[in-house]
Amino acid sequence: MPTPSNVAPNDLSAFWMPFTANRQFKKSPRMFVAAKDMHYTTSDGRQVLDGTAGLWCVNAGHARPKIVEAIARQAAELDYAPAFQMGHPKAFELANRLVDLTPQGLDHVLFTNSGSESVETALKVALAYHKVRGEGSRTRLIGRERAYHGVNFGGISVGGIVTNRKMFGTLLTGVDHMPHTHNPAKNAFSRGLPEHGADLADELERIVTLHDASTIAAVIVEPVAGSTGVLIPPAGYLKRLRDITRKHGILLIFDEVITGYGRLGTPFGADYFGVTPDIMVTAKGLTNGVIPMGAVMVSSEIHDTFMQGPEHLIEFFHGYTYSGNPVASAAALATLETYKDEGLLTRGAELAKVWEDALHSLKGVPHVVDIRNIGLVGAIELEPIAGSPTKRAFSAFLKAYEQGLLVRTTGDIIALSPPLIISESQIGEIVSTLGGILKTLE
Ligand code: PXG
Repeated sequence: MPTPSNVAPNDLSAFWMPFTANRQFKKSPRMFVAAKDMHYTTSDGRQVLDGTAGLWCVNAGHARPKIVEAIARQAAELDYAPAFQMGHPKAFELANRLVDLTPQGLDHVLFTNSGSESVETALKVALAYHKVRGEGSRTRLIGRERAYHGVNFGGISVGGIVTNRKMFGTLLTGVDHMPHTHNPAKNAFSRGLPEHGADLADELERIVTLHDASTIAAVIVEPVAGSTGVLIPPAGYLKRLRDITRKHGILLIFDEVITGYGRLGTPFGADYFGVTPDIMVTAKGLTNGVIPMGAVMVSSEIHDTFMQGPEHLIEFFHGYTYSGNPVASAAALATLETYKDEGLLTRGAELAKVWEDALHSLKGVPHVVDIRNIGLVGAIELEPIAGSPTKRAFSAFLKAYEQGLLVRTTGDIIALSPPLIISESQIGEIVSTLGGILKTLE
């Protein structure tokens, strides 16, 4: 339980917080000290409903018993085993479970410790794959405007969020970007997939014509772009990307860090859209956010291409000290078991209509210029205050926190992605709290 000594640190200056307005935060800190199921407890003893599954990761809700127990047990039994040239059973067991869960054809798994590392791993696999099979001229990587692929150099290079790129020099060379798919003029207030914009996939053909397919290694996209403010792909768009990449021998990488593990009401976005990539990037919901871990699934064709040459040689010069860490593996196995026991990887589909109707009931509320939804993801886009972009949504975030609701904002967009255990009445609570706040905002 929280005690006065752990809820009131008297110096907040040493910790330079990530993606946070540090000075604003430290003047008026918002501290969580405990969490259970759908709620956090704040340092001043209030309950806050988790409207975002932490940062899109606590898909099974907080402090779930199987996961808590598995971590404790594993830490006592085998806390660490060297990741290189040594193994331990749970990492292999987890890889097998993941291969069973992922779409057919994705049969091998590389472990990482975050979404950002999963992205770097996927990009490196793609480049090395072409090199090993004798097409080393395929070095270009194609991303998309507004994309978020983590914060490491490869990820920000293929990413398309300007604030995350502009401070960091020239990034990777040989990268190009497709246009984003956001088109509020045509698609505002779409329910589910927007109707207009599948033809934006044809921009990839233009890029291929410009650079020639023989220079392009891979295309990476988020099936649903999350971090940039929930951009849902137009109907037919991802299928078209798959057709074009296949036609030109370009690998398709789905960054499923957000869409993976039930967020859309299917195990993965690939299942939702009926499109199987060559490489799938995951993290977050893999361990329910409790322990850092990511997993990258690749096709047999890719994996098998590396498995040649003398058997004592390392096939792929990449990996991390904590790849497949025993405690993380135990947490992931218990997370997958919890998802299975409670049907959570498809629960989003059962709730999707209730979620959609609840969110779209905010149409017509002051400042709301668009509402978007898919699975258990939602976004409410606000008209920015003239001359002060982001301020209106940030005020909504602060007021929601005061009123016992956690939401995320990016720009002037409020993003919602609750744990998959949410009840219908809690969906109602999210929407009525937000509706009330929007009416009072400047
Ligand atoms: N790819 C995607 C698609 C992501 O959404 C990452 C990679 C990087 O994962 P790591 O584990 O390195 O952070 C992400 C992360 C938000 C938010 O509020 C989104 C993310 C992280 C933090 C906040 O939208 N996405």
